[in-house]
Amino acid sequence: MSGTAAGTARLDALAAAARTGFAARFEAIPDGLWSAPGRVNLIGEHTDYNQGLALPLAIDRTTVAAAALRHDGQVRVSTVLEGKYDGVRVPAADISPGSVSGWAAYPLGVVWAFARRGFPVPGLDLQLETDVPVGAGLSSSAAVECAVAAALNDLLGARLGLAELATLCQQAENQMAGAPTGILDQTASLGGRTGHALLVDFRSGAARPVPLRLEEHALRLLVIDTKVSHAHAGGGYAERRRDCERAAEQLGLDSLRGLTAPGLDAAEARLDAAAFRRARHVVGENRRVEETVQLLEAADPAAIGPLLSQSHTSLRDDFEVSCPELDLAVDTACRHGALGARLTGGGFGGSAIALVPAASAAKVGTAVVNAFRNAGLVAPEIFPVSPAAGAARLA
Ligand code: GAF
Repeated sequence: MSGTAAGTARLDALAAAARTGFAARFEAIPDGLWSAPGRVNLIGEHTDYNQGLALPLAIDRTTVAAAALRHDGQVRVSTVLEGKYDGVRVPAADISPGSVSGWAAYPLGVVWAFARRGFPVPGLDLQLETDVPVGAGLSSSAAVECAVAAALNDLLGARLGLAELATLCQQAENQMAGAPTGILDQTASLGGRTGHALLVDFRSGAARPVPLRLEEHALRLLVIDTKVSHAHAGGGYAERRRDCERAAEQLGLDSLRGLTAPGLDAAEARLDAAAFRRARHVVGENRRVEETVQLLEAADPAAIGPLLSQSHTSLRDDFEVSCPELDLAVDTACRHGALGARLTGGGFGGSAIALVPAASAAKVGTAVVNAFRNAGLVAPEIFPVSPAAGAARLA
C-alpha cells in the first residue's frame, strides 16, 4: 500500500475498477482483492543472479487482482488492454510452459507454479487492473505475478512465506514467460515496506528494510520512462547472465559474489575482456550497495547521489546495458540539478531514476523533456515515486 495520498487515491481507483471489471466479466462478486506493487531498484543492478546485493523499493504503482476460486477446473483471466477487455479461458490442467503466450503467461504461470508446488488450483476467475507502466522496466510483470500469488496463497490456504512465493513467481516468469530473470523484482514486490528500500543479499536470502527518508530531506525520486520498450525474453539479458557465469567458472568460483575488489587485478589475466568487464561491474556494484546502505542508515540520503551515477557509468561502460535514451536522461538530469541518476532494472531501454532536491524536480523534468524533444525522440514520461508496501490483501 502506498504511503502518499495520491498513491492511496490511485490504489482505491484500481480496486474499484477491479471489482467492477470482475462483476462485468464474470457476473459475480470476487472472493477478495489483492495488490502488489511495481519496483524501482535504487542500486545493485545485475547482481541478483550473481548472488550479490541489491537495494530495491516497492513503488506506489500497483496491480490489483480481484479473484474467486471456481470448482470446474476452468481458469479465466481478464484485464483491460488499450481501453478494451481482453481475456483468456483455459482448463487449469492444460496450463504448462509453451501453452500460453502474451500477458496471460504471467498470471497463468503463477497458477502453474502453485500446482507444481503441490497446490493445484480447482479453477479461478481473475480480473487484473494496473497502473504500473508496461515495458518501462518497473516490474509490471512481477506486480502481476505477485498479486496473483498473494491471492492464491490465501484462497488455497497455502501459507507460503515470502521467499517461496517469490520463487514461484520467478518460475512463472522464467518458464512460462521465457524471461531468464533473477528474483530481484518479485522479492521487492512482495517484501516492500512503506518509506523504506529493501537490502537483499541474494547469497543468504536475507532481506532487511533500510529507511529512505526522502520527504524528511526534501528529496524526490523521479522515474524517467524513456518509452524505449524493453523485454528480457530477448537476447541481451541472457547474454549478460552467460558472461557472468563464464567469468565465475573461469575463476573457479560458484558465483561472482566470491570475487572482491582486491582479487580483480589477478582476475583480469584469467578472463576474456567481456567477462572481466562484467565481473568488474558486479564487484563494484556490490560495494556501491553497501556504501549506499551506510549513508542511508546515517540519515544522509542526499549523499548517495554520486553512487547512483557511478552505477550508471558502470552499467553503461562495463555491463553495456544502457542505450542512448537512458544516457541522455541520466546526463541531462545530472546537469540540471539531480544529485545522481542511473538506469533502473535490466536496461536496454525502460526507465532511469534521478534523485533530486524537491525544489529542482520540475526543472529537471523540463530539461529532460526538452533534451528528448531536441534529439527528436519520443517524449519521456516523468513522475515521482515513493517507497511503498509490498503485496497485500486489500479486501
Ligand atoms: C531485471 C530482472 F528481472 C532482475 O532479476 C534483475 O536481474 C534486473 O533486471 C537487473 O538488476 O529486472
